[in-house]
Amino acid sequence: MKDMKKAFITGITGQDGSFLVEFLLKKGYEVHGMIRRASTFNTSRIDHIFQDPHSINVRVFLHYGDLTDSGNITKLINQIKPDEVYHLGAQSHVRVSFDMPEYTADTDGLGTLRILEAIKNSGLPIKFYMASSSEMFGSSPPPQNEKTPFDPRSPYAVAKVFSYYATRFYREAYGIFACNGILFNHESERRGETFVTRKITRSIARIKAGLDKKLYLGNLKAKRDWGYAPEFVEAMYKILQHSEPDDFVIATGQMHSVEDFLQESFAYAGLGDWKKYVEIDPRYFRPAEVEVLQGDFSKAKEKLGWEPKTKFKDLVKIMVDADIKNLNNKQ
Ligand code: NAP
Ligand code: F7E
Repeated sequence: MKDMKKAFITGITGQDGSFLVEFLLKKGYEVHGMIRRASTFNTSRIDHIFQDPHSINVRVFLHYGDLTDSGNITKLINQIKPDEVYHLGAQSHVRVSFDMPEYTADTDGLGTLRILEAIKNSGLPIKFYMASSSEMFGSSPPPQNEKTPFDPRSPYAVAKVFSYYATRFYREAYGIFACNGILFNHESERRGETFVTRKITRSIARIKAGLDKKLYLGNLKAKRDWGYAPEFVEAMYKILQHSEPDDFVIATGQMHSVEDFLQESFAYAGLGDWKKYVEIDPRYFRPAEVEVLQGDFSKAKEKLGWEPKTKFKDLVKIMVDADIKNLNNKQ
């Protein structure tokens, strides 16, 4: 259909990609997504919106690809001719980036450059969203906003800083509508199971069901600004609809420690004192830690009319309830 806007999402199978595709379909978009070939199915987060390409009025299309393959990226940009690219694909685990620094730099750093080059060389007026991260602020003191200096503390953060500046550079040098969303931690019932919030809520469900006795964690003192992912993908869309390309911090402004999350979630699940269940395992400590993140989202509020709605306690409830329900359904 001629007037339908086309979006291309890298990372469509991830937490954010899955919420974003739902959001863009509701807005009337045709959505294309890059998926990786894997020996097992990796599309569980988007299976509910999959459309058989043989049926009529299909609006979701999946393409095999990889961020390390520039030929493939160039081909996809030229074939799809999207109006908007949402670049969410990444090796997104900070702890893993210390084990795989080169792969992380290739995927999270050079991967962005490959897409920007493909957009530039296509000559098409494609808008570009870069999934930048609060991790880039590292040990810069909170609250962090668009003017706070970066101080990356992991290979992941170093690669994201590269992508942040590549995005700005392509905007300034080539006039591409390229924007950074600097998103603080955002979680949901679809969060990857090895990130700390989901690891905790999944473990609570297993402890309640009698399947596990203990939960092993690392640094409990770290503080994060945790929001709810579906609200954050709406901000991505708003950033690309703004009158001019720009960079925005997206956050809740509220900060809690991992201990606070444990306290709130174990109490809500009726398990009482979390200290009875949690053990410290040094393997989950990082060679360098980001201790405190708290975002100042006033620019996004003023210019995009965006603000978060879900509070910390409600996020905890959503995640605990979903993991208990998931496990009950499997049993
Ligand atoms: P996620 O759940 O880990 O999803 C990452 C996505 O990237 C998945 O679809 C994954 O595919 C894909 N991917 C990984 N390596 C790839 C490669 N080499 N080629 C192509 N695709 C690849 O991450 P998320 O939480 O949705 O986050 C989305 C983006 O926002 C990421 O760039 C992340 O770094 C960034 N970010 C996230 C947060 C947060 O709190 N969630 C905050 C700030 C920034 P598979 O499904 O096949 O693994
Ligand atoms: O860790 C501590 C850990 O892995 C949060 C990614 O989406 O957000 C995410 O990165 C904190 C850290 O998220 C465990 O040391 C303690 O201080 O859930 P996380 P992250 O590192 O903040 C940013 C914004 C992104 O951009 C990333 O893509 O929790 N922690 N014990 C633990 N963390 C994990 N994963 N596992 C533990 O056992």
